[in-house]
Amino acid sequence: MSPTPSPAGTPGKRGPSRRGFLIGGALGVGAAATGASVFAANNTTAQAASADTFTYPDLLSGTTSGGVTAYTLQMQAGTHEVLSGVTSSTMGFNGSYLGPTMKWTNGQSVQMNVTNNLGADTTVHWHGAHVPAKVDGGPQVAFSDGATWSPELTVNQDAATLWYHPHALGTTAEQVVKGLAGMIIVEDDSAATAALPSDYGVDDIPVILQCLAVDSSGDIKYNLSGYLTANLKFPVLCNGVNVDSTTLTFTATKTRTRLRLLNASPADIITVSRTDGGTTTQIATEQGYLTAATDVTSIRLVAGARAEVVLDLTAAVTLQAVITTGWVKGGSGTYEFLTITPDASDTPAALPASLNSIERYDTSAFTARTITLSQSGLTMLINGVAGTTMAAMESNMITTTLDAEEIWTVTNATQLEHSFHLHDVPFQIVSVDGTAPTGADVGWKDTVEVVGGSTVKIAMKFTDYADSTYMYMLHCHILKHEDEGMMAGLMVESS
Ligand SMILES: [Cu+2]
Repeated sequence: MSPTPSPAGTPGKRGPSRRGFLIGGALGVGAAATGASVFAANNTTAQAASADTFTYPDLLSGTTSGGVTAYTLQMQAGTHEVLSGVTSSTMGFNGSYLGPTMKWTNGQSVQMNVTNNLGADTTVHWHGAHVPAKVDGGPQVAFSDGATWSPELTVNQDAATLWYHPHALGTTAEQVVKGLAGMIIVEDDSAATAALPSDYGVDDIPVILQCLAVDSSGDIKYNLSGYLTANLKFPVLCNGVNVDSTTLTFTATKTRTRLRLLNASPADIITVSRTDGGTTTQIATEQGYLTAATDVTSIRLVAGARAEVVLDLTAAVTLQAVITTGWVKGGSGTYEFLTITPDASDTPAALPASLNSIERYDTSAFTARTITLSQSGLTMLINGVAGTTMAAMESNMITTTLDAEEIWTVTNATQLEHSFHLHDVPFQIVSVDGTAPTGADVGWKDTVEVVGGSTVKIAMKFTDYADSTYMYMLHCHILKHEDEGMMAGLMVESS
């Protein structure tokens, strides 16, 4: 039932129909979650969606009172078919696998009520959110089974595609690979936001891609001993649906479709492109819009990375994901995961000539800092220290001050791939091995690939939030590396 991934360069073929994914019948777009499902399909009729129909997480409704919108997330165990026809033990937010999408608006006051029913400590990090460290969801604020964490925050950033996932010490990989991940859409009042597709599930589509490691019994692996299991399979999922031998179908009722791509894999790199070799129009990187829409033939997403694209559809387009192993073992091959077929007669207006103004930092007066990613055997280090305990994180903490302007030289002293993620503020790539970025790489980032032996310079300004108790984190988003110590604290103190 679960074929071995096709070798690189060989497109995945449509296989036998996957068993029913939707639980509780056809869910209308935007419908509240019913039963154990947090998914909807683009199926507005009363008929059940076909097994190959693209599904996507429901939009989570908040409750607004006194100017604060409250969202409820239940972290719970469940089961899900990560391999077609095989039941895996999984975890999800408000369901068995993955979580609902949240829409935040710049300036909005939000209260999250997150209940832990996992039987283990956890936290939830709002990946890419510019919020105080106390509500950022790092390991310092881990909460135990049965507890509810209720951070309040004010959305304070431009439009972007963020995500949320656990971030407790030593358990992040296990909890994320078992399904604890969801998307956050931040909207703002910019002209670009007004001009771009924004009808969730209609022309604004979340695409959460994952490549996992699973044994034939469906046990999802997350650590070294698990990855050393014989005969592992590396299934590829789109919004939680296995696409190893299935191409999902989506009918676009608007000519212009916006896709929000997230690589929620624990390690592997996912490169998205059209099977016909055509271009997609990239509009955003992790932390917001590009200065202008940019035609690209492929988008390479390291673990934790996001991108937004739009497609103006005149005919069906099939998207493929090329999987590149991000760790010593991992997936590979090419998977045709989604065919979008237009059923639309509208003519969209031209995209705005300018989506955003990005002032490139003049880093000549920025404070320089060195971040070295290294390893000692199986222990992963930042600046020589393994961040596997809070004590280690404090001893190795980077301390900066509010309004500091910094340029970091991030050197990968290993031969392994790393995906460098900084909490709190967006950064700009200054150079990769001495070469200035071009194209979409000049956009705002919070996650950047650092290949083995390379050096990436990034620049950032620590605006808005000072604290002397709660740290942000900087770490590798290859989750095994994070759990194995490639993480350090960052304290932004008042100046
Ligand atoms: Cu790493």
